[in-house]
Amino acid sequence: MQTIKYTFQPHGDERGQLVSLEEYNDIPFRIKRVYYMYDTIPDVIRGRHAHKKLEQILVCVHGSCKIRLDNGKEKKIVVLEKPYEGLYVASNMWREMFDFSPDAVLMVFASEIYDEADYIRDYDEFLDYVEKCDDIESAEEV
Ligand code: T46
Repeated sequence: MQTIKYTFQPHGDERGQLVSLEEYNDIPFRIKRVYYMYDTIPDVIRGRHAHKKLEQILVCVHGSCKIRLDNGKEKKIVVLEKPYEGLYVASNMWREMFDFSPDAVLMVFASEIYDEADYIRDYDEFLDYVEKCDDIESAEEV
């Protein structure tokens, strides 16, 4: 399974570092929402869901955490620990965030506003959903 990790350009000088993120330039979609999580309990697993439409870029702007991505066929764990790296998470992808360091701040740039109807929170439902999407894609290719 291929994952896309962006390395953003830090604009560093003698005062320190600055990263600037522009929609369609650094972030490959229109940014409709930004949210971030902090003070996450180290043993906790967040996420455990997929989205039907939402695309996101995850940046651990401070500390570190791990992201488990699962497309229904394969799983991959990605470590986020650099404030200039962003992980692209497509729609139809089960995600779990875990192993947060106590100082972790995970910032998320999202292509859509918050919509509970876009969430798939049941893993079996997710597997059925991605299988149906694959069937539609294969039918369209014929
Ligand atoms: C995702 C991963 C990476 C809002 O009111 N607005 C928001 O924009 C969001 C994201 C959440 N909320 C509320 C809903 C819940 O009452 O904040 C609470 C915690 O949200 P949730 O349990 O969905 O958080 P995570 O960390 O499990 O998942 C979040 C995003 O929801 C999800 O889209 O991909 O981060």
